[in-house]
Amino acid sequence: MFSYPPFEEEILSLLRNREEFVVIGHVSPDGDCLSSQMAMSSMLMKMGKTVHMANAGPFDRSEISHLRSDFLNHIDKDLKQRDPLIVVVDCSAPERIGHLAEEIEGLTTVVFDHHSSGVQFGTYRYIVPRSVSTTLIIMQLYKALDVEISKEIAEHLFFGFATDSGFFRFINAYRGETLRLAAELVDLGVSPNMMNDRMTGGKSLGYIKYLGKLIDRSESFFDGKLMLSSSYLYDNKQYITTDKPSDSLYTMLLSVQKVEIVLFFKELEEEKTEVGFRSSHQSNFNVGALAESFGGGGHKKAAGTTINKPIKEAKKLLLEAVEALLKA
Ligand SMILES: [Mn+2]
Repeated sequence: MFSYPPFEEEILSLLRNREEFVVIGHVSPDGDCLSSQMAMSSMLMKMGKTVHMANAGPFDRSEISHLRSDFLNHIDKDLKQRDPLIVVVDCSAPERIGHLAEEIEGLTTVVFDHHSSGVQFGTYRYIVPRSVSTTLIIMQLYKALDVEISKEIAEHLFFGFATDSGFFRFINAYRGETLRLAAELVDLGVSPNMMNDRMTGGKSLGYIKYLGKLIDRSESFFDGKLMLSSSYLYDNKQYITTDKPSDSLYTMLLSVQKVEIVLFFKELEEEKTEVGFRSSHQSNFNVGALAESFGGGGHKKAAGTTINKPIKEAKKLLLEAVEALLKA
């Protein structure tokens, strides 16, 4: 049975003894990232610390835009001079924190993460790839530091877990500890029913129509092994495209017969394309490694990157790379 490894004493004493902290997450923050940042900050504040949260954003998705003001966009000189301890959560590579990577250079950094790919960084690291979410790692930290988990914090911890587990759908056999941790959070007052509403509800009609368009545009390659869809700049005129259709889109495309890999290309600028990667449960295809070879990162079954090339070229490069890997 899996259990979380103990935290290094150096990490615990840094958290206990430092006074000022900056908690940082990855660019284009998702549910696990933001919940991890908030749960980590709450924990440090309960320990009497001064805490700032920072994230390079963007915060333009409607479900997170209200959080923008809670996060610093930059670590300014004054703050840096006070030598805060940097805590990075849910982030596998320094590039993933965007322009903040430069701004924290020289500061002591502790990384808490569950991604298996990426370049190791930070002064201290606690990385558990088997953890379904980073929030479940932070839950262990609450226990190790003996900080009470309130209902509100339990909701953050559950939300990150719900996001990264696809609301329990991506949990494999013999991972009962994950459900036991979730059960603890439910006993602390979390309603999975309400969390599901928070995660999946509240969408605009424009978003649903955008999702429909993306499904309509989907294409199949390599004897059905790969499906992809594309979002273009001109979609911004007709649809609400700041809300990520990814999770629903991936679920739909992965449900097609024979599909092993799903790619989603989003044209961000004329020469900048965001690419999302998923692979099916049955597939051995490692999309995390593929994303990494294009400067991104993630997990074996879910990953992402941004390529500084026009969408058409990005697609061509990825199709070639997948073809080569399928032949290998
Ligand atoms: Mn995560």
